[in-house]
Amino acid sequence: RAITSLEIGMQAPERSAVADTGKGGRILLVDDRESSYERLATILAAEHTVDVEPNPTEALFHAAEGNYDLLIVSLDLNNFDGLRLCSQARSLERTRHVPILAIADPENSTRLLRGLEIGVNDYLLRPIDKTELLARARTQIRRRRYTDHLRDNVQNSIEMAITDALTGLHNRRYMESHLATLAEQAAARGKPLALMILDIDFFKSINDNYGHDAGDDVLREFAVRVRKSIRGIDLACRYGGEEFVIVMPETDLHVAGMVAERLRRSIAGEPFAIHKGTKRIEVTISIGLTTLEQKGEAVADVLKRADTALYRAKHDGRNRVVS
Ligand code: GH3
Ligand code: MG
Ligand code: MG
Ligand code: MG
Repeated sequence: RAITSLEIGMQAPERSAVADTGKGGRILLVDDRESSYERLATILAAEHTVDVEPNPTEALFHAAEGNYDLLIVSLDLNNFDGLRLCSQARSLERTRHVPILAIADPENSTRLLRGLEIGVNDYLLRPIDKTELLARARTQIRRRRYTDHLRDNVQNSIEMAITDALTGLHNRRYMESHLATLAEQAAARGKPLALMILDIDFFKSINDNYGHDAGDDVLREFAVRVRKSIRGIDLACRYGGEEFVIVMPETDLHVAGMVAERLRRSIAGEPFAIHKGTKRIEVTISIGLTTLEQKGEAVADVLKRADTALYRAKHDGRNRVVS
């Protein structure tokens, strides 16, 4: 055998991956030839948990349910098409990242090449060498764990970059980067867009009277109530210390006014728990509300108008909505 393996997408392992032996994986072996799968499963069971599934459709279903680190697929099944499984596994979101190790008879090389084209990660030719099978399985499982780990890290850093750590709402940067897009979409579709700035009244005195931690409790609970009052397509962010912005696509001034009023009441109507629930304090907010007025209006002007309305709400006595 001139070429014994082809590894696709193999990354240089990091320190954490080197420490990973690649053992203890969960493997789904797709094979319908008893003499074949009994031997393979016995070999693999020395280092991993192995399930055998003769039917590729069932196998895809199990793989999509998660928890397999590796699919080992025979390309010379008696009754089914293993290649189809490989291509389906590659196109489904839930199985896209599960590595596939193909097994084929040498005379099935055409199918094997097809398999490599559609994303099989590695292969073994029959007769299968025990040590080689274990080594290749470990390599794929290690790689899988490593890329999962990388993906989690990327996901986490993206989330951290756009999220306010205290309240879990979006941060100002995220809002500012999306507001212009939302405004353009609204203008292009001829739909209204509402924007409100919410500011907690006399928040400084909450800090002064009850401590900074109590102030933080109020901010967190405030965010919980905001989330309950808005729809999935609305964008809520912490704009500054105790100042928040909510952007509501496809919402006119009348409806936004009702949402704002409901939110104002949900804050003023139910005291906030502080000091680990041992004390409750009254909190109110003021809201400045506006809508996108014309096509191409600068979002800075929309924000400014909402801020002017907020200023009036404060000036007129707080705990109110002004548009
Ligand atoms: P007004 O009704 O006019 O809005 O009065 P205010 O006291 O709410 O407004 P002011 O802007 O004077 O005070 C805001 C305070 O919010 C000052 C700042 O120390 C506090 N603050 C900002 N960020 C945080 C935070 O993350 N946690 C806590 N506890 N306080 C914060
Ligand atoms: Mg203020
Ligand atoms: Mg305030
Ligand atoms: Mg403020």
